[in-house]
Amino acid sequence: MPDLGRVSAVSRFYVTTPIYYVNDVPHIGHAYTTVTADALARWHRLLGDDTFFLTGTDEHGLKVQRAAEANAVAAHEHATRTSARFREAWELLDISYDDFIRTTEPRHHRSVQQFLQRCYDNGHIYKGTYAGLYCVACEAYYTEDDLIDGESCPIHLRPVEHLEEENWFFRLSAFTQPLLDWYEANPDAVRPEGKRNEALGIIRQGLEDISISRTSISWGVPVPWDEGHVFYVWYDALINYATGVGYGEDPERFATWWPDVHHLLGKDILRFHCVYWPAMLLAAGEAPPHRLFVHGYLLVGGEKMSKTRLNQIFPADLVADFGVDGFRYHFLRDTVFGNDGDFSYEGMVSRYNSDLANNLGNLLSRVATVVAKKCGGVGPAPRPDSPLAPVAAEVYADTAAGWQAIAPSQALEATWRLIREANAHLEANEPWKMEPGPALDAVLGDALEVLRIVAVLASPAIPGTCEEVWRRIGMPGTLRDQRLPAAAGWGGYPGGVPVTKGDPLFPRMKSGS
Ligand code: ME8
Repeated sequence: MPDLGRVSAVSRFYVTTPIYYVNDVPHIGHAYTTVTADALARWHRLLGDDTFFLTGTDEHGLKVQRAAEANAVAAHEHATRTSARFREAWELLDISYDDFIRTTEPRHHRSVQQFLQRCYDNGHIYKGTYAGLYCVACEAYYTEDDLIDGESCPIHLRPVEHLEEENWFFRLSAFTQPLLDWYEANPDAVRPEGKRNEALGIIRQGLEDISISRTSISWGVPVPWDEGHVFYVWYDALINYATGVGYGEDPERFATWWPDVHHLLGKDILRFHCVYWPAMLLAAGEAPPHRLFVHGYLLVGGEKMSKTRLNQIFPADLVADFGVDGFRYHFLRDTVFGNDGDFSYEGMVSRYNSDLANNLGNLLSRVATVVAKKCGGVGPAPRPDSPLAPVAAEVYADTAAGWQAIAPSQALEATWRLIREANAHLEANEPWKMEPGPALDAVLGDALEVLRIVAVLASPAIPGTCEEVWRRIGMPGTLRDQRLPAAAGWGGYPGGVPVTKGDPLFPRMKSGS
């Protein structure tokens, strides 16, 4: 079988999510990026790649300081509490991160200070005065042209504030040409294409130097060469991706993982990641990231979800109705990763019923019922020449291509084709009407083999359910020990093992329940 799905000759996969602000508790927008990163990490672990999945929380800045003041607690206390809420949400959603970074950790302070000291020593940081229009929610300055009606932030639609202070500046303007050169030499670095063009548009307009320190607040990483200044939250935050793999502490480890990283992020933070971050890395003498994948917004009623618009949906509420894997599947399958997607409860029920209850759930329950009735509960082996074998080979290739392209909806669509074909195969042969014997065994063995392969291929998306399928069809060990592509090869189901009939994997939901 062709070895699709390798990132590069080196079998390593480093994936990150943005680190989320602790002024807000996790909602389905945060979960969307995080579940996707998790599924990619799980896919690469299946491939046998040495995988590192980093997420965490962004705890400095004015926005967090003000959220803490509003709750009448110290900033660090507030950050600790909210950061814990993110960890709880990720535990609920079966997120298998390898490291959870908090920007208030000493290891991160050390890394930020070393990174920016390098930029300073290389002559890319200088002192100046900044006067500008600042959106606290974005933690960013805007020009008047960017504003809505000359006064409001284009993302948060609320008035910006006038701020004036002495700052350290990063000489971003000097990186216009190096960035253009980097984009040209790395046409796939920013995906999808439309987002790459957006970033290029920003660079081609010409870049201005940016202020990277503050004296007005103390809640941040101190500037090592100038007491009284802290780094502006974004310049501390972006460096988390370097801290996570040992920047400044373990050069060998850093060199192992960097720059072959896959950053996932929403389009709200494209400018920081696709323009500022590669420039900062160049300034520090490091290579820019291998891949930046920019996805769209999850919209609710056509609008971006946000605290200020009071339209947030929290993961636990949906998990209560759909289960963890119902939740994960929906967000991976429903929207093409990259585009905006409108979330609706009705749409979620309908996809859950069709793909999970009717297709996957039904396949397992039909097979287990007939095996119990007609084969004494012992699963027969598949045929080597089954008509489903070539379908399984195509499905593996398409599934691998989907994950490789960071297109989970495409990968799952491919995997579900095998489920649909197996259900059609059962309907054509009607094993529930057949007499026990070799003909019945052949039909059931093939269907059990499909379930085994689907359990492997769908496990990055719905890990708990797939482990359960694995157990019920009588496979030994756990799915985590499986390796692709071998585990997707036809003929791995041994036969002669006990098949368990259990409760429905995904009980059907009533529309509007
Ligand atoms: O921006 N649709 O943190 P943040 C899709 N701390 N994705 C969404 C979303 C939505 N409606 N809402 C949030 C920050 N997200 C900075 C990042 S990184 C060095 C610093 C996801 O808490 C999406 O990934 O505002 C978006 O980019 C991120 O959460 C913003 O999280």
